[in-house]
Order: sequence, then structure tokens, then C-alpha cells
Amino acid sequence: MAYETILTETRGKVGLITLNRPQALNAINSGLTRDVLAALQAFEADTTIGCIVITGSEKAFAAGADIKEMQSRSFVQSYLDDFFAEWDAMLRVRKPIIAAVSGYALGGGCELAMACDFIIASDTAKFGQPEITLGVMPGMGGSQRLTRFVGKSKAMDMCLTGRMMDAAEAERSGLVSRVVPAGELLEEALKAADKIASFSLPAVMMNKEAVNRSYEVSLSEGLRFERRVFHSMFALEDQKEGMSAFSEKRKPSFNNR
Ligand code: CO8
Repeated sequence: MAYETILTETRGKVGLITLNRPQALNAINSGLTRDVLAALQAFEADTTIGCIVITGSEKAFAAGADIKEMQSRSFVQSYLDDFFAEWDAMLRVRKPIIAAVSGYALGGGCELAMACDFIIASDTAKFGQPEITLGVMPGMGGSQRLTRFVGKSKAMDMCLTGRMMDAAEAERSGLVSRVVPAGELLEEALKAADKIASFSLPAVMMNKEAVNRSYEVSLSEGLRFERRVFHSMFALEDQKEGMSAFSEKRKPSFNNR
């Protein structure tokens, strides 16, 4: 499929999506929304792919929703279209998605990164929810996900003042899983993705599902869910292979069954 606002490629078992609207610092317009969601669905359906990476440019992961496209919207249009609800499709992607963030991840850009399963940041990354400076608020999950990542105090600070958080603060606060030197960002993200893709895909997907469940349910329900999924994993050929390989002191060869 031909995309206008992103580049896609496969690197072994990893699907790579590069946001590519340099003239607008990868601002998220309707075309980019359509393209990213289609690419995610294509990688999800591709049985050779075990992990997906979304990245941007050195200067910007994405500088937010496209303000110029949004500015003349009306309430009725936004309500009837359920503006930005199409991003809910990202939650249905069951393979892991890593955000590799360099430069600005602002507004919808920060929200897109947070909708991924984890964020690897370059030391130049800057995160923020500056919607307040435009007379609005986060609309793609920022007020909810940022609060879960960094806690109420910092989330309030970011949403109410619109200030940016640098990579070191983002790592300290639990927003990103690791920070790497700018020149090594893609390599490190692809290395992590490649590692994930080398494991049993059903086991990877069940791990993702269980961690995500912890955001939605009580601890006791989450523990019950984890235990049930854990029990079911003994039906996997890959569980037999993984544990046999350990006992036999050899590398496992998973076949996603
Ligand atoms: N939308 C549209 N165009 C943008 C955006 C954007 N978010 N960000 C940058 N651009 C454009 C600029 O207009 C400029 O275009 P041009 O050359 O034609 O003037 C080009 O990208 C380069 O940008 P700058 O010249 O501004 O570059 P600087 O290096 O000087 O500054 C900044 C970089 C600080 C990132 C600056 O561009 C900036 O502040 N951008 C806006 C950041 C922002 O406010 N983002 C939040 C947007 S709102 C949002 O995301 C809400 C999401 C949820 C909404 C849901 C509603 C239901």
C-alpha cells in the first residue's frame, strides 16, 4: 500500500513505521492518522512480523495534532465525527509497539507515544501536553495516560502549564523505559524490537495483554487474569520448547504455536 505521510519497511521480523511530514514536524493530520492505522493493521496481519516500531525524525517524533487542520473545526463536527476516536483502533493491535522518540513529542505526539507499549527516548527528546496554550486540552489520552505514567502532580504541572519535560526527567518519572544517545535511537529501538520478535509470539502477546489489563482492573482481578493466562501457556508448544531448551542448555527455537 502507498502511504503519503509515513514510510514503512520491515527489518527481519520487525515492522518499522517512520512518520514523515517534515514540513509540519510530523503533526498528526487526517492523512497521517489513516496511514499509521493502516500500517499498524498491515503489520498486525503479517505473520512474519513479531514487533512494531514507530519513530519520527531527529527533530520531532510528532509536534501534536495538526493545528492548522483543526483550527476551524466546530463542536458539532467534532462530536459527530467522534474526532480522534479512530485512534482507538491502535488499542486493538495485539503485537507490541515501541515508540522511538527523538526531539518533540508534544500534544497528540506525546499521546501517540504513550499509546505505544513502551517508549525509548533519545537524549534530545522533549515531551509535553501544550494544548492549554491553544485554549484546549489533551484529546487523545494525555490527561489519562500521562497521569498513570507520571502521577497526578507532574501530569497536572504538564497539562496546566504546558511545559516540556526533557528525556532525563521523563526517564526519572517513568514516562520512558530508557534513554539512549541521539545517534543510537533507532538502532537501540530496533534491537529491542528484534529481541521481542525472537520470542514466542503468543507468549509475547499474552504478556502484553496481561500488563495492559493491570490498567483496567483491580489488583485481585488482575492477578486472577494473570494466573489464568499463565496456566493456559502450558498448552503452548513454545512453552515446551523454551523449557526443554533451558534444560538441554541450547537456544530455543520458537515456532509461534
Ligand atoms: N500543527 C501544525 N503545524 C505544525 C505543528 C502542529 N502541531 N507543529 C509545528 N508545525 C509546523 C509549523 O507551523 C511550521 O510550519 P511553517 O514552516 O509552514 O510555518 C513547521 O511545522 C515548523 O515548525 P516551527 O517553525 O514552529 O519550528 P520551531 O523549531 O520553531 O518550533 C515547536 C518547534 C516548539 C514544536 C513548535 O512548532 C510548536 O510549538 N508546535 C506546536 C506544538 C503544539 O502545540 N502541539 C499540540 C497541538 S494540539 C494537540 O496535539 C491536541 C491533540 C488532541 C486533540 C484532540 C481533539 C478532539
